[in-house]
Amino acid sequence: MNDASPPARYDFAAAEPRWQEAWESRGCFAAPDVPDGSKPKYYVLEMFPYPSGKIHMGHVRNYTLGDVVARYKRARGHAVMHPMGWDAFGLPAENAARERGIHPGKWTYDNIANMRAELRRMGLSLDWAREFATCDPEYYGQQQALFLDFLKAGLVERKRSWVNWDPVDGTVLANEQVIDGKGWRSGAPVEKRELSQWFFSITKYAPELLEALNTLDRWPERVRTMQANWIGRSEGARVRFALAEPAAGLSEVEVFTTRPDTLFGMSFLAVAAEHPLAAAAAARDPKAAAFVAECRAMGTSEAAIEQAEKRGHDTGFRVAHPFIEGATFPVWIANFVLMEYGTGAIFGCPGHDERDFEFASKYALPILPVVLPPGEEAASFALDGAAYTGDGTIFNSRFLDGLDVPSAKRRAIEALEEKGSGQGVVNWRLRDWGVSRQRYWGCPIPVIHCEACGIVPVPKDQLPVRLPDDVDFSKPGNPLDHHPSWKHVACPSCGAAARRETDTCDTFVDSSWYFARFCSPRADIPVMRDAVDAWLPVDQYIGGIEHAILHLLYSRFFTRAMSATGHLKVDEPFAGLFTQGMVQHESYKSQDGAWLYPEEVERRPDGTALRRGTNEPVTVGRVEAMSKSKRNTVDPGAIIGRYGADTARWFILSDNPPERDMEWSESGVAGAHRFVQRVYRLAAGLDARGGDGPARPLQQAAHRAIEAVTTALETFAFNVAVARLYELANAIEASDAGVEARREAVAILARLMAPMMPHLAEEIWSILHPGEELVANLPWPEADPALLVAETMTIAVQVLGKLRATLTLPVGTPEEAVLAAAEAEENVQRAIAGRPIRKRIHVPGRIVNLVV
Ligand code: ANZ
Ligand code: ZN
Repeated sequence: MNDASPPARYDFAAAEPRWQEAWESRGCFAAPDVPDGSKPKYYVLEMFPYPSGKIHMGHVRNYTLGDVVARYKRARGHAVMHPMGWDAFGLPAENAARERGIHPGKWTYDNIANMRAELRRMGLSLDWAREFATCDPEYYGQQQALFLDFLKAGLVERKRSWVNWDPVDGTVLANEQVIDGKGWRSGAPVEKRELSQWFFSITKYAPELLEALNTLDRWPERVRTMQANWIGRSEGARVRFALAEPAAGLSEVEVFTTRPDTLFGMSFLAVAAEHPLAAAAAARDPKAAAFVAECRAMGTSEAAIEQAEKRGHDTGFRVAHPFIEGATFPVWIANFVLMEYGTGAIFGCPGHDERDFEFASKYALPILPVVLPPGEEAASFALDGAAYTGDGTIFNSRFLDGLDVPSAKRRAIEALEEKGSGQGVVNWRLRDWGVSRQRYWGCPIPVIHCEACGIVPVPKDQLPVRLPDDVDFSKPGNPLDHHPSWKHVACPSCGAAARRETDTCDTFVDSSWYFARFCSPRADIPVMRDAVDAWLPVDQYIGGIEHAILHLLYSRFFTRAMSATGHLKVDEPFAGLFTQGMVQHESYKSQDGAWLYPEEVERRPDGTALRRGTNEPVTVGRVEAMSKSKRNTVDPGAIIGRYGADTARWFILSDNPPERDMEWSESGVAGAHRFVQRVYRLAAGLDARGGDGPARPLQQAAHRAIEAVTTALETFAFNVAVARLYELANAIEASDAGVEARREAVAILARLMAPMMPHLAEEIWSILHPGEELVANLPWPEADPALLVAETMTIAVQVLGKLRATLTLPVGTPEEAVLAAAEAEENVQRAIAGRPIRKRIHVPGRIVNLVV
């Protein structure tokens, strides 16, 4: 086979599956169970996909980036682990069941089969032996074991909390699923309900999760900031206000404030609608009750509350001021006070808080400034239609007068502590993580409710608690709850009739430890210690910025909880994080305003566009992130079929730095494919094209490319690596060197592009070195330092500051020889015109200036 000369055109459709088969059959990408230490380990992971049915260009970008890293690190001598799996639980599978009568399991596993085939066609260097789906009982059963360990360690709690309840779907909704106060699917007005739910105690780790962000020096700054804001540490005080008269057994209200320095500017106190004092007011006043009910219909999200008009109801209760003898203030119920933050109550200082200002203006409450901005006079200062939230000097505040804001905060806290009416505290925005979902397609929470024994963990030898297969999706609500038999079990502790927990886990739980499971994916315990100890943390994690907060924070919590329960020894799961940009495309609209797919549109050279078939004009819209709703998507499968995987990979890497958005275009892919064919011809047509020029310039170009591509790959500058390889290909084409030198340069080109275009690299290498090792198994090429140094230097020769000649001399030519050569130039002699040279200025390697 190797005797015949290679075909003139690269047949990627035949070559790509052939090389995929060769890698697979030789086990090129199998990671050792436990790396033996002879090579440094490197764990590369891309965020695993949700099996929606088809891969999209975002996946192609994500997995190509990871594959470049994996292949490069392997060539650099690392023991690499690069696994793939499926984030397979979630609502779309249940919707498919409801809408089309397909079982969620069948829908999911069919989708996985499709997407696995598509990923395989991309030629990713994955260790497929480690694959799993989170809906496999072998996975979620181990997740249940972790749940029980966390429960035992006090990291899981069952508590009552206010939730968004969709009365039509019969389920709790996440804040993001409440749109304008209505359930995102049912459209029914959402109610707030207090329910018992399962929580992971993530708040126990709040200080650590914040502190350790400082150690994540290979994470984007932006992501660390987003996490820090989410955790939200605030220093302030809790202040207790005595009620003028006790109400419903309460004698005081406690508030949280970050501004105890402004206590003398107080004009009201406000509580959340769910606060006990609001309930007390509602019990005696129908108007208060009506207001509370109204607030309850509003979503619980901070954004919803922030946007809503500030509204309130005066309860008639009054509280005493801690510092001003005899002064009392009204207690309001206000829709902008959250029950879940601080204490669910605030003191209002309209002079220095925007929301309080809006509220006080609306209800004609007093507004008294107590912070004097720099440069203002106390006697003449007045607020100008808005709260003043900046720094300044305290006034109108008795013993705090004259202090700056930080000192006044400290002084106020001291005074509160002396009087016993408050203390300095640190408050966290982070809430415990509610994981209960009233859904079928999720991991069952492994506990049993017994009348006599209370909450009884399912014994570990009875795990997994499997989902029943025969479920009825025709009724609203949780199918597990109305299944005829599933939840009826004997109590494991006393044997009496008891009830299984029918809540399943939030799917974020599934993705909070999958990276650890990949280390020992078939273990009959959650993870094998020797495997996770050797492989974790993930050295390079790659994914979208949309997961910057929740997924990453939950994974960081889970890793700590797994450490605390003896499963791991690391705290941080991801040592390096890279967030990729989006893949964008032009959008198109037909005359009647309908979105059109790119394949329905013909772009014409004059910039206009026509609809294929009908030739009616098409409006070309903005370049924006590919989305199904705008139909500006391109199917990766179609692209791979038409151009091959290498072309798709090459184009997606070439356009822009990977952290930035990139624009997919037909002309761009076509250009990438022309390059694929060009590079192939360089190798296939070698013998025909040898010249008789010197080898050295081409060798130098190749070795400079090694150096430049290596640096680019080390720093995620993959588009730069692509550009350097274009240059090397150009240099080879332009070179007049002999066949041997060209063969060597093409071989280097093939090996350098292997992380990006692995199939083409193998094809070329096999033409040049038939029967030898696969490129996938070769070490990374080393640049020869002797070929990197410049051999000549270019020197500008000036006479009286004017350029008269340029010299090309060997590097290291001694000064006398440089000057002699400069003066010998004809043009220089002419400019000197026989005059004596008074001064010779020499900047080595650059300039000679002769002064006459
Ligand atoms: C009085 C005050 C005066 C406030 C002032 C601000 C400015 P961060 O920084 O986010 O922690 N607050 C406290 N609990 C609240 C709740 N449950 N719902 C809504 N708002 C609440 O914000 C803390 C500030 O937010 C607190 O400080 C409190 O208002 C308000 F000139 O207290 B401040
Ligand atoms: Zn019992």
